[in-house]
Amino acid sequence: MSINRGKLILIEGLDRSGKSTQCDCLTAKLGANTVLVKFPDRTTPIGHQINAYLTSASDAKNDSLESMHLLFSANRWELASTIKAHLTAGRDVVLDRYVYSGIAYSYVASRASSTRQPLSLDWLQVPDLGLLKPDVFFFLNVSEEEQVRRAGFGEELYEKREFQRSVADIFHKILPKGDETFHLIDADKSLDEISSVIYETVAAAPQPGDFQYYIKIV
Ligand code: FDM
Ligand code: MG
Repeated sequence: MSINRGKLILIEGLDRSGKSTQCDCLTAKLGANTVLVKFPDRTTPIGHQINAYLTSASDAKNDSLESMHLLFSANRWELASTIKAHLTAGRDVVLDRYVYSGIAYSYVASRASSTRQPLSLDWLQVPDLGLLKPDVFFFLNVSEEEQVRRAGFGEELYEKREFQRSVADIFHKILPKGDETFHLIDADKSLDEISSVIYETVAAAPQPGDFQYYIKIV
């Protein structure tokens, strides 16, 4: 008898949207047979380079944006077979950020400097094509007022008001609003309300069939 494969669940959102808290909550609620994968995974050699990029104060960054974008994607690819193995073994996998963060943040970063070429959505999505497509996808939609009310941004490269505003705009342009796997969540609500909606939606989602892979993201 073959076991049912696990569900691949994605939670995306801006910084301070409560994303990591909700990922922890959902992972706990789904029980011991659940794996949480956070992107970027800063523990791998590629992840170390990403961490250095996000935390360094150097100004030469825009020159290396294409290579950084490819490294963020490579960081997903290096974990792709592990994620698939968990799902095949019947474990649910919760993803904290994935391809949409990849596209949205690089899109905005490439427009933050007037001295370089902006990157197109066509170019940005290509490295992630072929990755596993989540079975259930949540976007935590936090208002700017609520984002500001929560504790302040940290020190990292992209944690700035203007930048976050632009990332929110592009997220809303690229999210798969018509897709039945997609759920837009009002992230201004309380932690408990949000975690209940997320858990109930995952529990009610149909048992996934064959694996689906991205052939087009935006
Ligand atoms: N980020 C994250 C990217 O720029 N590209 C990506 O592919 C991913 C997964 O990294 F500013 C950005 C988003 C954020 C930063 O993420 C670190 P966390 O979730 O704040 O650690
Ligand atoms: Mg952050």
